[in-house]
Amino acid sequence: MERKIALVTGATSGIGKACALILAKNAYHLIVTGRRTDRLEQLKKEVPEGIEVLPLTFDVRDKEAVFNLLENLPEPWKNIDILINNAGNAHGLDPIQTGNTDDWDAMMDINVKGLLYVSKAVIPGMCERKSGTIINIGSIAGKEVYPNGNVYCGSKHAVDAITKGMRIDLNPFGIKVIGIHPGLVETEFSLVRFKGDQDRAEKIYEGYEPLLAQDIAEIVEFCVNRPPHVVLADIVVLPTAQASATLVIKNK
Ligand code: NDP
Ligand code: 8X3
Repeated sequence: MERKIALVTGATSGIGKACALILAKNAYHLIVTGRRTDRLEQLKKEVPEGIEVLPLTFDVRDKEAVFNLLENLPEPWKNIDILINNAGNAHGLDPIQTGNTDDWDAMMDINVKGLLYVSKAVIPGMCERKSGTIINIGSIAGKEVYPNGNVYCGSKHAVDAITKGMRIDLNPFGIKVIGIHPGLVETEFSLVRFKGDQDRAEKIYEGYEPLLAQDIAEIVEFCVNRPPHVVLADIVVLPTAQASATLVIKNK
């Protein structure tokens, strides 16, 4: 049987982990990345029998590590069929006039530049083979802007634009490029945004039913199982209680 390989960045939690597990169920061998090695090792234990997992620990901001690891993959892992650019987060939720420049650096360096480094390491192989699927996890924050979302929204607008650019440039190679833009998904996202403040993070998901990481994974599963002539180019997915980036009906 043909060996299928998926690379998922940010597979240590939330959307990335759920995507990795659903792809494993669809018989993809997995290259999974993140900074927390213990979580990657745990993921190895959760995949169905017969699925191989190559865990790679690196920070997507570390350009040298990204290229060293991804351009020198062991032979059986070289032909990546699916790349899911998922690693990312928000850092802080402050008005622009008092925003923290370290937070700004983190969001632009991880969400935008990290996605570019990983893509740059993987795309040449896809071009050579004239096949592949790239799924970039954007956000409703890449389609709209909300109060205090300034730089996070900027980073996700950049992801949206880069995704569209990739789709145009890679079109001659038959590479599918997909943007998935979720609204509120209950993951560790808010815990990271609020720097470990559990109460504040939990409040984001109270009073309505948010999306789950599994909901996004099921969309990924649907996308990768379309026939060769079909690409779901641009998908916005919201919890039913959410009408826009700023309007969530709570305690209905
Ligand atoms: P989580 O915090 O649960 O997961 C984030 C993942 O990204 C983790 O696996 C983390 O791994 C990885 N990551 C973060 N920073 C780095 C880094 N510097 N280097 C390598 N990996 C990194 O959040 P989500 O699952 O919610 O987020 C996944 C993606 O979905 C993000 O791009 C986010 O912007 C996007 N998104 C989330 C929404 C939500 O409401 N939750 C909605 C719309 C989009 P580790 O810490 O081990 O490095
Ligand atoms: C995460 C969703 O609305 O918190 O990208 O920005 S939101």
